[in-house]
Amino acid sequence: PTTIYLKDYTPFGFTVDDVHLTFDLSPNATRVTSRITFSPNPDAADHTFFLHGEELKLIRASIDGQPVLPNVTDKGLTCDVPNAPFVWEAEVEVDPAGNTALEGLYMSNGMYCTQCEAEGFRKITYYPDRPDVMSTFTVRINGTEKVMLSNGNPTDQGDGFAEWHDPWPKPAYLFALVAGDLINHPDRFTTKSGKDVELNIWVRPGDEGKCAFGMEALKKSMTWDEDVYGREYDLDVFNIVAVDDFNMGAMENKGLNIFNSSCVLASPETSTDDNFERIEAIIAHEYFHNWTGNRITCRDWFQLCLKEGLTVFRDAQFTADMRSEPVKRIRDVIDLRGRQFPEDNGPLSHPVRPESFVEINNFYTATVYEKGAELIGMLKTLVGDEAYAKALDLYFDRHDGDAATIEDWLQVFADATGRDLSQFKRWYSQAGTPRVAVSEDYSEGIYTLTLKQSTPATPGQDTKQPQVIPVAVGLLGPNGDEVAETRILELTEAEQSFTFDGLAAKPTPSILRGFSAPVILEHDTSSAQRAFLLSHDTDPFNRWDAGRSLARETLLTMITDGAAPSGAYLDGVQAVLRDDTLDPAYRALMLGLPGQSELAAALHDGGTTPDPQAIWSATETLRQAQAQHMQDLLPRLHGEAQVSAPYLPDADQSGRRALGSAALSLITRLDGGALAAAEYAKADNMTLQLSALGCLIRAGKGEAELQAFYDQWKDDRLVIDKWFGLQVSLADPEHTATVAQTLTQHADFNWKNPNRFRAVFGALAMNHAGFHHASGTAYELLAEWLIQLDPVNPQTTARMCSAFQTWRRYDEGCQTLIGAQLDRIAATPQLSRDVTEMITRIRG
Ligand code: HT7
Ligand code: ZN
Repeated sequence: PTTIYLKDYTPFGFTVDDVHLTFDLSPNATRVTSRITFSPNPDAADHTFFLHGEELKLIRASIDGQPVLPNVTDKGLTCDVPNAPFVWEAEVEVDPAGNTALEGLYMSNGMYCTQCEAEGFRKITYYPDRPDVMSTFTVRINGTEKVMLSNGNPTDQGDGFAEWHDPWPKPAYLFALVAGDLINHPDRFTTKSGKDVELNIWVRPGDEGKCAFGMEALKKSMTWDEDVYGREYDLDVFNIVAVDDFNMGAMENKGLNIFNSSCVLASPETSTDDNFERIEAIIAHEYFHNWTGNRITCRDWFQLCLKEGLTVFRDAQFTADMRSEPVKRIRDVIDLRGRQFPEDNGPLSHPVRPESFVEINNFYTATVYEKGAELIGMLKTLVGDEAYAKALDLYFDRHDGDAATIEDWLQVFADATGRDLSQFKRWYSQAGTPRVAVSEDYSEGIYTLTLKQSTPATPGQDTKQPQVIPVAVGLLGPNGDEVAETRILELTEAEQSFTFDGLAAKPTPSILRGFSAPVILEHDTSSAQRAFLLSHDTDPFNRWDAGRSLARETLLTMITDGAAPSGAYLDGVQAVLRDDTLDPAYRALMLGLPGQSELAAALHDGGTTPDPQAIWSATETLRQAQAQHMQDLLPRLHGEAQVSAPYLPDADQSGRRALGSAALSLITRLDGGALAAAEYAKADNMTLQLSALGCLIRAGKGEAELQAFYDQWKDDRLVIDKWFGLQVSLADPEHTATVAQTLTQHADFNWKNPNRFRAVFGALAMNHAGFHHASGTAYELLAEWLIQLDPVNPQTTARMCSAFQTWRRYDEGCQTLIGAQLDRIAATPQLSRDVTEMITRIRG
């Protein structure tokens, strides 16, 4: 397969002035006619006329009305063209019903839909399918479908046709078309400048009762983007469509966002509080792309973090504003440590702006998205809120309508703030998670903090340069009072010392407040010091993190030395949980333990080979100890969930249910499931129903409830995804693979549907001890299904290969077993380019 390099970027030889597309819809033979005006691009050196095109049947082509016979390959076509503006016309045939890869034009439940990012438009017609080629689009859809949508504004519609015009120049990856028997949930929004916008969420008949929450989230997002970033919507219509077969969460096509139905449909009976929060965030994310991604797009796919990192950062700000800032930050850091750190510290490690790829779909990663968002957060911390706002205004002014780069982005900050950002730029090009080692000194009222940074080698990058790391630090005095407010230390050297003077006694530092940089802090402190921070830190993130690191430390000593659970941890957490003045959502997070995979990483980092079964046992023992230690408190915490007001998925009620559910899970360890069974019987929303069911399954009970749950929800595909996933994620390690294997035989296991496939196999990979069971049966089962899925849907298959990315951490036995499965996948005939690249990188 061909590797594409950032350094090889050259502009396309032609500009596209205007695109007209006509679709004659038919499930197996849709005709797409394109009429495109090209002009030679004065900025380009190479004027070869190459149009991408894959899996297309070319019916005819012409230039300025004269038939031509282009030179066609399986990647596209070339043709001799005039050295002046010309009109290209082509007619192609595609097979939407036969398109199982869910890229290009395909069908889901009888409905036509498209997915063009990153390179799917080339499966619709011949085109320069690259993000730096931008054009206006006019689309006519001929078909018998009730609803036929495309980007932009509707211009005409009648019996058997609909026409759309998008006045905003856009790259082809933002093109979309939807046609089917759909029902809308309508609303309206008036922008700050008085523009009236029609809003619609389009769904399959039967789902119309699940749109109200998404619509409210959309309106909140529109208001927030006006208030916080000064960004208004720019078309007459904003359409969202829910689709059941979708490779990712959602897609920001201009004026026509397409959503995985799991990321937009919601009701209290069928969705959990977490689902609601995620839906709100994804709707916001896709909407925010209208400015950060669509109006200003990426020059090439290496610049993906330009739109994704910024948009994730913006959606996190939105969620923090709508809900709770510390809770959002803690959840994001749990996610970053759980998904991005393993990526950054394993064979798939790559810079936030990668320098090469084989298949761009493999680079929609936690590094590009979540670490990319952390970089924006660090920039904001470094320049300050006001300068950040000024830089963003300049970015929108200067680059509206552009296909921009990270250089453009950083230049805006340099110009707006006068800051030299050349060292900051290393964050975009150096892979790996920096380690920051801390040492302290105190004498005669002066406290000195010495910070030492280093980043381990990553594939293709043996040595690293120091990065600029904003380290937010506050100091606490011996009685717990804050003696130095949060200060941002700018660590720019490999080693640097910072002093704080005028201190009456040696302080306790609270370092990396708010998780001010995506690094691993190495600070050798006593349990007493962590417990002190857990009870006194004024920074809510670090207070939580002190509890987390106490939990990590006790688990690690339980695993390596067979130690008993630490009293300092149990007492410290209990004290926080007793404090009713604290937000219940925050207290629920305090009850959480580090993930088993995170513990495996910590052991590996410390030079010990992790044993997944031992990690699982220690986690179970600590949970049991928590339950016993807090048994008097648990009924009160559980009572928090008893909300008498009508169900609302807001921060307040969700936080109370989260705390109540966490308490229920501990109570189940003491009462064997009596309370959980009662709670299941009376649950009137999915959050409580699922949490009670989870408690019962974990306790080895709940067979009857599991069946009842299935019977109750068998017609709701999104709830049945939960039913599949829960059984695998909560199976004990001895039975995880068998449970997953049995579920694959279930009549409802529609493996070609990505949500269903992920429900089973995503849960299998996440069940750490079950997946890494010494028998190797889980590895084998996953490999078998990946091999089966690859010819059908390479994109989803490739993403799921990352389950194997941490394989080098484990003992020789596991490595041999995983190695054999990687070899087996690699040896599969006609393996996709997507999976070939992933397996090659994982094998190293
Ligand atoms: N920009 C989108 C990323 C994307 C995608 C979405 C759905 C299916 C396939 C996809 N390939 C890439 C989603 C986003 O980040 O907002
Ligand atoms: Zn995005």
